[in-house]
Amino acid sequence: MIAIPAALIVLSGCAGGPTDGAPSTESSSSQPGADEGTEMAEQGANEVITIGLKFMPPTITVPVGTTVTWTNGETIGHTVTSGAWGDVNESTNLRGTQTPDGLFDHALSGKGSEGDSFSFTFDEAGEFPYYCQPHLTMNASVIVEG
Ligand SMILES: [Cu+2]
Repeated sequence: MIAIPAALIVLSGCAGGPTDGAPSTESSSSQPGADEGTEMAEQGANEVITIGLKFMPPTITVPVGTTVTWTNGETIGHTVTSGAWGDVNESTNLRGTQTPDGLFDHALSGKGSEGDSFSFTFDEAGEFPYYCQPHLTMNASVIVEG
């Protein structure tokens, strides 16, 4: 029981699922590690990862004032560029247009290298579409609720 590594508890917290081991949750609640796990779970709701030439999840809904963080999950570069991307072709899944609006535009470097994540704080309610400039399959939105 004592041999359960702390990393295992942190990992289960990152997965977002409920902790199956009730005894370990109880025993860790009095330790600083429990707070870290909670914090990571909350951040997970505001995180987008680029994987397989997509933003995942493609749509997230957050309250006003939320900082959203994008992380590159693969080794090729992407951009996180705010702006409308118009209609997506149903057969090819490619967008037809892209119109940067200048709110944010960041080039994500490859996974594991400096600059592979980007954060932006949404201070106004609304729907904020964004896309990756070179990849026409990467179209997503942040919905900010006031
Ligand atoms: Cu891309």
